[in-house]
Amino acid sequence: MKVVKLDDIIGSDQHIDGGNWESRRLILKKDGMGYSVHDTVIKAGTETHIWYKNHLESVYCIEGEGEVETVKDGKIWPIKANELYALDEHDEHYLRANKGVDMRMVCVFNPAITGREVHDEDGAYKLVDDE
Ligand code: 9YT
Repeated sequence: MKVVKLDDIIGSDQHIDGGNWESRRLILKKDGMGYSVHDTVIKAGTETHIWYKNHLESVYCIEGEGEVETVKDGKIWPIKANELYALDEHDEHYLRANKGVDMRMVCVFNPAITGREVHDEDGAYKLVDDE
């Protein structure tokens, strides 16, 4: 088994600055678990367009408050600490963090992120196929 410490990930090549967010990628495809696990900070007062066409993602909010707007129906889903949203239909959405306090999210991706992905123009991660 292994133990992964956030302190060791911070500042490493598994710490990605996405502009509106910072993702500390704890478990990646290389770890062979079949999913990836990220500790992501969504900066207060930001809006990010996201559309993971190639991945399913569960997002568990452990700090802060904000909302998700699903594009297909304009529905607003308020999200605060201790609440999880699951993008079970590859939902195109806007993620907004309220002003004043960052949101901290534990994100799980299936299939696993390799660690190299950045959002493309659609807010998606391309599938990195290194097999
Ligand atoms: C909640 C969300 O998807 N934020 C974007 C960053 C992503 N979680 C990542 O790359 O870790």
